[in-house]
Amino acid sequence: MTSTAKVSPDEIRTRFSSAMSAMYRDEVPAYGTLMDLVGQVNAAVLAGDAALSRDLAAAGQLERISQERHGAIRLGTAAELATMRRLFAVMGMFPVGYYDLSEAGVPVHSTAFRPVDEAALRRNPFRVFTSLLRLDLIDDAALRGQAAEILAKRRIFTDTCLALIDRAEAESGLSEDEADRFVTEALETFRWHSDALVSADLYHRLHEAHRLIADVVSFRGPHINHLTPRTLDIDRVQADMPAHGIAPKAVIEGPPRRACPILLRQTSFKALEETVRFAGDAAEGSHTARFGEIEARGIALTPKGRALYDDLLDQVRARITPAANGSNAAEYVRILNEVFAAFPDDWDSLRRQGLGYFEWSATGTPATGTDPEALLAAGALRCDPIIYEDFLPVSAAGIFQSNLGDGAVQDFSASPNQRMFEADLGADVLDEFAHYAGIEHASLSASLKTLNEGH
Ligand code: OOG
Ligand code: NI
Repeated sequence: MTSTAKVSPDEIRTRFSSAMSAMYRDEVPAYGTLMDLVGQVNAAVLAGDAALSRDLAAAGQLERISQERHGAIRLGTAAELATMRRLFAVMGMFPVGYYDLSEAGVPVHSTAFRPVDEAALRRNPFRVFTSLLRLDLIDDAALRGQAAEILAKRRIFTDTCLALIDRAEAESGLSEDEADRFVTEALETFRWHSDALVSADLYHRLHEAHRLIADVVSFRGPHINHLTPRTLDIDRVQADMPAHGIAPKAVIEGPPRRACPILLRQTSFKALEETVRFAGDAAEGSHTARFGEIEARGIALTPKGRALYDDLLDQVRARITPAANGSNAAEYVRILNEVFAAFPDDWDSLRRQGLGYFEWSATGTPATGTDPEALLAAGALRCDPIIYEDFLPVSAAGIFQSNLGDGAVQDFSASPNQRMFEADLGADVLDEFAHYAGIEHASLSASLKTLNEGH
């Protein structure tokens, strides 16, 4: 029996995300500018906040602070989605959550492939927001048929990539050489191709139906459409973008700036116009799809906390819709802050009211008992916020729209179809709420056990 040592999925994911980053910086130079800006702002924040530097260093997060946290792709068929699931599994990334974007006027539904357990997240939290085009939401039957036919014919994975996925499944992993080869081959699927599969005429008809359909159907593969590093001060990066020659979207998606950050805040620069050569056409055209984004994460909310968040966001959106050109951005931020004043902004309230998920640990101070609040007050237990590792459908729709133009807002009948998505995926998605609740529960039981057995 040959026993070649296997490379860990975490390591393959790390190699893959850094290879993707290098490729993307090369393909989209403005993204390199954004990365530099994020690096500068993160350094400035850390220089002014010794406690934060210490905490990040203790958690082993300092070196990676400005590296990518996520990217996004859009797929065309069920078969592509099912194979993508197998490809990501090689890198320790599994489907978490179901997002129905039709509700927000974008004809896709999505999941996020990401590392799930805490050790893997700490090693490298890279995830890919993955959408599947819903041709079923397109009215024009002839166009729908044409799009389906084109998608059925394209091959987005290299033969070697497919063979290595088979091998990783059969052998429970990849050797050193195989892992490197896999990263190189998998990267091909995410590469930009400026030569379109379709004629200029068909591109324009697809574009007419929805810009996103043109983006998915016209090309040879699901080009990575953005990468997203973490920033320690998203408001500052947003404000500084113009001075660095990149145009930010009008407003930051998600909750307002708070003392106790919740969920996810994200913003992006607008997609660039790129040259495209259409099939059978000497003339060149252009396509806008690819951009850069930044994110800042806070505590994961319980269903109760999330319902409050959704309700407050609805109230905001009932009063003001952020205009793509930024004309009412200041007013939007004012209303967002005003409405979100109703969301408690200290850790104790968030915990006591059951709005957020926390991880418990024993401090080493001896005590017995089973009441977490009493043990916390006695200093025998501590609890830290569990960071939200997933996405937000309204925010995601805002990101899609800012990069597809206001024309992208269309009325689709909201039709979540998680069952169909999971059938296409070939697996169920993990329920993110159940997952966070599980982490909280396990940490509390283990801490109580430690405390009460310590005597
Ligand atoms: C995905 C948009 C969603 C996010 O950060 O919410 C996303 C896309 O544009 O394909 O990445
Ligand atoms: Ni994103």
